Amino acid sequence: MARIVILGAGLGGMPMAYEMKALARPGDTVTVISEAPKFHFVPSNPWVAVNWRTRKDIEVDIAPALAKKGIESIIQRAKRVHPDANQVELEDGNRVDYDYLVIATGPKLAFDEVEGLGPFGGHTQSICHVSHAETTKTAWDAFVQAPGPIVVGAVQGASCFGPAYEFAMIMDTDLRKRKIRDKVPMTFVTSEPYIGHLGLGGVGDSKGMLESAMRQRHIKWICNAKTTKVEAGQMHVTEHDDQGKPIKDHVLPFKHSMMLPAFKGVDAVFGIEGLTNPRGFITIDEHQRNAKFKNIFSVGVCVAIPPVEVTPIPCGTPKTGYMIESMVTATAHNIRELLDGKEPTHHATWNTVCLADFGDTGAAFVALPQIPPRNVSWFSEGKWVHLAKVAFEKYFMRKMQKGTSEPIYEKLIMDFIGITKLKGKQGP
Ligand code: FAD
Ligand code: DCQ
Repeated sequence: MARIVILGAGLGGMPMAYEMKALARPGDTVTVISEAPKFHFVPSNPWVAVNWRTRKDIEVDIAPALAKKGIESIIQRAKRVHPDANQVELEDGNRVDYDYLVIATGPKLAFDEVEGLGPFGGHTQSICHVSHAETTKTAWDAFVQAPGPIVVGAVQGASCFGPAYEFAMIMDTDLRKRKIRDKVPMTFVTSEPYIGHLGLGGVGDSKGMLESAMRQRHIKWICNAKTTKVEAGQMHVTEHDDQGKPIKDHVLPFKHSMMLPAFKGVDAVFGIEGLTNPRGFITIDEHQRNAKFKNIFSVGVCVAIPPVEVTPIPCGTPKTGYMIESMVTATAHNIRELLDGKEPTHHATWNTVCLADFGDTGAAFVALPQIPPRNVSWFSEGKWVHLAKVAFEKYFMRKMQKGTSEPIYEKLIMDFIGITKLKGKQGP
């Protein structure tokens, strides 16, 4: 009988546990190691940061939810993976043996790569973790009492651009609701070569539509931007041309700022020869499997994916929910095939389908395949997206509480039809 261990209980790890348990043989064990006792629905963090959600609304207690499905959990940080010994070393020194390991740790946030960046001793806020979003919310409460300029965006090497746009639009919506938008000059600073690149080389007319949305909301932007230093109340940004040559230095004053950092791999795996790339991301083949350690798989933000294209300022490729769920399903099937003495055959589609919230409206995009030229490259804006995202949040939270075993993405289209009906009933 096999011991299957999943490291991390986020958007990748939790569905991974449920799908793996459903596909494993009766005597196999599935164990989740998580440093946090709760699962958090990360896509709702921007809403927590403006007090549209509380932390409680977007968290699920991991151990009881998993226990209902016969999945074990160890609530402790993994200190180090020891692939040669097939063990995960925990913070308390104990070691957990595995036959198969799925690494789903998400990112380490590289705030330290820009002086003064981030909420730990720096001067910018973060929405990457729900606890950061709570701190941002406290800062927001003070900010709306004495508003001033906002700088928001993503630094060089970032890959997760969607939430930066979302947060800019959500803050704009919140300020308009409060009737103080006129007191807040907003600047969007990004390493992307153009608005709407999204680390994907653009999707449909994402450039035109996002530029238009930003103009309508009076949000100025600086692209090809390298954030060189952040001080209390001001950000130093160097703008580059499309050859990557510096063209202008900006000093941007702010009273509130949120910048997405670059990501790298977590300490528990960083620097393991053959397992990770130089940034600490897990290298995998088309079956989500590591080439050197063939009983290790990986899903989610912690996997290594090359940039879609070379850009003047480095931009990574985003790993979005739908893509992650496809990695999860492929991995569960591939491990089952190994359990049956076969070779893995399942490929994740890695297609990009995403809902981005703009507060009152939103943008949906579909990129199939991820790298252009594509068969489908579709980007659309509307009020329905905001409603669909709220519906998707509820749907996903319920699934995590109930312990779904069905591949989430397979049911998605049906649920999407349900979402459309809901929207029709309620009206935009
Ligand atoms: P995570 O959800 O971060 O989960 C990793 C888990 O592993 C965490 O719980 C962490 O505590 C745990 N862990 C890490 N190291 C250890 C260790 N050593 N020991 C034990 N546990 C450990 N994608 C979309 O498709 N749509 C969106 O709207 C969207 N919004 C986003 C908004 C934000 C603010 C961010 C940051 C990302 C967003 N994404 C979105 C992208 C992506 O879907 C999320 O980043 C998602 O959370 C990634 O899932 P994951 O499982 O890889 O990592
Ligand atoms: O897992 C998802 C996720 O969580 C990270 C999201 O963020 C909220 C998503 O947006 C998934 C799977 C999605 C995609 C949800 C798509 C819903 C249907 C959209 C249909 C678009 C038109 C064809």
